[in-house]
This record gives sequence, structure tokens and C-alpha cells, in this order.
Amino acid sequence: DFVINLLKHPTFLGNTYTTKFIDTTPELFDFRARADRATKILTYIADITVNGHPETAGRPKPPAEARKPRLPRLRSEPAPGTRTLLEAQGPRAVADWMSAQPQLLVTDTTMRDGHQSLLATRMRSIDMIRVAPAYAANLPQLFSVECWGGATFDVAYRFLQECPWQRLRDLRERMPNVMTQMLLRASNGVGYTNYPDNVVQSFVAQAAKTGVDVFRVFDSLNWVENMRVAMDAVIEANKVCEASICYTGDLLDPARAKYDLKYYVAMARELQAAGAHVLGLKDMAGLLKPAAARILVKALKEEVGLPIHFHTHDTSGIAGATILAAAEAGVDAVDAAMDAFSGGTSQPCLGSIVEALRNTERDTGLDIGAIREISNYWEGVRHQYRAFESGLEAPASEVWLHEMPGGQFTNLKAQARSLGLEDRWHEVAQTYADVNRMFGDIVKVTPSSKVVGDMALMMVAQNLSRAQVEDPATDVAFPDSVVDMLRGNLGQPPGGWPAGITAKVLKGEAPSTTRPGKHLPPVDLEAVRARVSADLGGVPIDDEDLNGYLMYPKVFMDYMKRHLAYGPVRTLPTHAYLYGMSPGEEISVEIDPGKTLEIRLQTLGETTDEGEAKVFFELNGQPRVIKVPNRM
Ligand code: BTN
Ligand code: 3PY
Ligand code: ZN
Repeated sequence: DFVINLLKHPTFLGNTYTTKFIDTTPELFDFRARADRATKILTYIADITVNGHPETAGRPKPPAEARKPRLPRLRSEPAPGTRTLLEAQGPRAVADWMSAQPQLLVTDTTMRDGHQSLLATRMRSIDMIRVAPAYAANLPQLFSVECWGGATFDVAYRFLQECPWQRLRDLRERMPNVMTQMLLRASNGVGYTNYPDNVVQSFVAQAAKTGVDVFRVFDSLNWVENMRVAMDAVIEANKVCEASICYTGDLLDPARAKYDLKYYVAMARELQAAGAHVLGLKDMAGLLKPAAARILVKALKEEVGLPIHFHTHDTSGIAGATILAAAEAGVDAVDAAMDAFSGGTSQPCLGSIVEALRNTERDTGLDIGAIREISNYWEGVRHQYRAFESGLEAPASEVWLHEMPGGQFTNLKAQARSLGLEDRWHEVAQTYADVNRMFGDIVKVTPSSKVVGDMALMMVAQNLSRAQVEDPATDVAFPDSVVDMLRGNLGQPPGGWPAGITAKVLKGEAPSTTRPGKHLPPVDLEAVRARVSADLGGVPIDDEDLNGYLMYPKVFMDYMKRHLAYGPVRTLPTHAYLYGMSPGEEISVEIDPGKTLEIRLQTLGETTDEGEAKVFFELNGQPRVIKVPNRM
């Protein structure tokens, strides 16, 4: 029957989301798998209408007027842009073109880091796809649109019940002239652990094929050795390899000598030698100060000669100043988020950067009117996700204490809240800094940042100080992620792992110091494909699915099982997806190109003694009744 209780299971912002009920009751899906797609979608709407979406329960609601963000009008046919150049002349030509431009080139991060950093990565594909033609038509001078990778891959399957590959395909089709960009965690792919080399290679090849043009590749410990497999795969695919230095520490602070100018220049040279087309300068926490940016950008330009693409976060509130300083020092491209998705833990404000540089040597040439229209659309979109706002109210210089990446900050705060540690947040921040020093002062970015966060939360929860943790006489149960990292499974930081803490965590086991991918046996891709297909009752598994499974086996399987039950829910408007419908409301749902469902919710019926609620719809003018369990 219909008594499926997925909505009752706990969902967390972290990686602990499970769908046990599905796993333990697979036969429930046989019934729904046979239902047609319209029935599946109606069932989803009915269920959300009656029971609410688990992720919005108890969270603030969007304002009533926020249902229909207004799309900009298309000003012209898409003019040739960076993608046109890449397709015609290849990635080296793109890099040379970048270096030759006087204007500051701009990447819009709204569709990836913007919502990853402000809305826990919850933006749905439909909200991106609808506005993509406006980017192509009205902002063809953008360097790129960052719209894929990082946490978006996992969250799409896990929380949004949609296929990340389809998002990419749809965006690519609607933005044929501007380069798409993704964030790739090198050997960690878009996951939290090192994958076998052939999995990384397969993933990159598929991403290139489906539609990624620029790959920003980084390693969470700045270990170039661990970046080569991913970089080579990008180069092999003839796409732009933007190999990145992660910025940490403080260039101007003699007490943080580990990450000094020499360190960054040497790493940049290594990346250049490894074949990078563009040098990424990835300041994931927003730590680079304006004066340091001037020195660093100038040195990298002089010593390396690759075009430089600068990425930062505005957690401190002064990242805009750093961008302007970097622009003065000759940086070639910068990241910014559309105004409505900027500031705070996200990127600095795109429109304001454009205005600040207008009529200067670095004038971006972007149309501010077009930016405002697109940002107004994003403003309406953001309102719909009010349930996922972090409530961060002001800039915080504390970022220079803890050095948390913008994408981790709100997540860790939510994790702290779920552990009852919210009122001890400043202790968490201090402990995060202590843990960093205990691990030898490392780069903190996914996944190394998650390890530091896990350790810090554990210490605050158990009232453990760094001294106690390091004391061989105190017994400490270290989080699995810490054991894994000190075993060498994320790779090596500059200078290696500190011997004392490593010995204590590993209890004498010898750590590995070689590249993890060297020991991981290759995966038999076709065998995996056959097994996954069989486990799903013979559903065909295409290359995109296979690569999704390889990154996140369990998340992918759970997604597929829900997909068989609920159909293409990605096509629902966001308000209906998150809140269901109200009596009298009508929506259009394009489940396939040209195949549109007109759905009207008539009334909500009573709940029977068996606990089933009847929901009365009109589907393309025909009455339909759907029964769902009332769990409220
Ligand atoms: C999530 O839980 O965050 C995403 C999965 C949504 C599952 C949907 S919610 C409505 C429908 N009824 C269920 O019991 N599960 C699906
Ligand atoms: C990610 O890896 O998702 C990041 O955003 C790192 O900055
Ligand atoms: Zn970022």
C-alpha cells in the first residue's frame, strides 16, 4: 500500500542522512515503480501538502509573494563568449586570451558557491535552468558561470531528489556561449575521500562530456602530487585546467612562516609544470587581506606567468577590498556572486565590483542593468529557500581566528546546534583553531576542513582541551575521520603530519606517506554497472548514473529508489516541491520537453480511520484522487 514513512526519518545537514525505511522495505517500491509518472508526481505533491517536507518543518516560511521570481527579458541572441573560443581554439587559447585582456574578468558563482555558502547548497536545478538563457543573452562577457561540483553533486541526489548530471546538461544547453565551471576536489572528486585513479579519470571525462568547460582543481592539503591524476584527465579532455592554490595563514605574519610567499610561488610553479592552463587562487575562508593580495598576485604574475583567477569569501566583510587590490595588482579574473546571493559566507557582490571598476583600466564591461535584472530574479528565488537561511547577521573578523571555509561555516554551526552546542559557538571557533595547530597548521578545505570540524565539535562536547588531547596519559576516542586523515588517506600536508599526535591517534600503527590513489585498486566499471542495474531490478544504468554511483554508492541508490517511486520531482516549482499546494492553486509541470502537466489542487479531503488522507486534483482537466498517509 501507500504507507511509506520516508518523511519521518531524520535528516541532517551533515552526511548522516539515511533512508533506512526504504532499505528495509524494498517491496514498497515495486508498486510505485509501476505507476505512471503523473501519478507519482501527484502522490509527491499530495504527500508534501498533507505532511510537509521534512526539511522545512519548524523552519521560517517564505513570504507569500515569493512564489514567482521574475525572469529578465532576453535582450539579444547569445553573442559569442568564452565557450565559443574554447570550442574553436582550445584551452591554451582561452588562457592566452585571458592574459591579454585589460578588463577584469568575472565568474558568477551564484549557482554553486553562492547557494552552497548561504543556503546549505539547497538551490534546485529548475531555478537555475530558468534563468540560464538570460545569462547567455544578456551577460555573454562573463568569464564563466560556476554551476557545478563542490557540494552540489551530493546534495542534488541526497536532498533535492534530482540528478546533478541532468542539471549540468540543461544548463549547458541553455548557455551555449559562456563557459561553465565546476569545483573538483582533485582525487577526492566531489566526495570526501580519495577515490581510485580510474574513478577520478572516469568522473572527469564524464563531466567534460556532459558540459563542464573549466575545472577548478584543488587538493585539501595543497599536495600537488595528489592533483595530477585529476589535472591530467582535464587536460586530456581538452578543457580548461584551472589548478588551484588554496590560500591559508597570513602572508604578512612572520609567525605563520609555513605559508609564506616562497611557499605559494613554489606551489604555483609546480602547478604550471604539471600543465595548468590557469592558476586558481582559492581563498576558501576569505583570509587574504588586501595588502597581502597585492604582494601575492604581483609575485605570482611575475614568477609564473599563468593567468590568475581569484576566489574568495566575504565572511569578514572586507573581501571586496581584497578583490580591488588584486585587480590593481593585475589579477586576470575574479569570482563574485550576484548581488542577491553575495556577502557573508558567500562571494563579494558582483554588481558592486562592476560599479567600483567602471571607467577604470579594469572596467569589466559587464552590463549593470542586466546584472540588476538577473539579481532581482535571484532575490525572488532566495526568498523561496528561507527555510535554509543560516541567520548569520553580520560580518565577522573571527574568521581570522578559526579560518573556516565559507562553505563549512554555516554547516558546522548547524551541526553544533544539533549537538546542543549552539551557545558555545565561540568556543567551537577557538577549538577549531586549536585543532588546526595540533594538526600542524594545515589547509582547511573540504575534506580536511571536515576533519578539523569533527575533532573540534568532539572536543567541545567532551570538554577536552588541546593539551588533554595531546597528553599520552589521557584516553581519547578520536573521530574516524581523524584516524583516516592521520593514516595518510587524504595525503600529506607541507612538512608532514606532527609525529606526536599521529602516534597517539594511530596507536603505533605506521602511517602511509605515499599517494593514496597509488594503493587503491582500479574499479571494474562494467562489473559495477551490471551489479547496480541488477540491484535496482534491471533499470539501465548509463555512464552518468555509473559515475554518480562511484562517488556516492548509498546516496545514489537511495536517490534511484525514490526516483522510481516519486518520478521527476525536479520539474516541480520550488514552492510546490517544498510546501505542496493550496486548494485552488494551479501549476504547470513540464515533465519532458513538450509534455506538460496542468495540475490543480481542488481540495484536501478527510483522513480515513486507516489514517489515509484523500487529496483531490485536476490533472489536465480530469479529476484525480490521490490517497496518502496522514502522518501529522
Ligand atoms: C528528503 O527527505 O529530504 C528528500 C526525499 C523526499 C521524499 C519524498 S517526500 C514526499 C514523498 N513521500 C514520502 O514519504 N517520501 C517522498
Ligand atoms: C567545496 O569543496 O565544496 C568547497 O566549496 C571548498 O571551498
Ligand atoms: Zn568558495
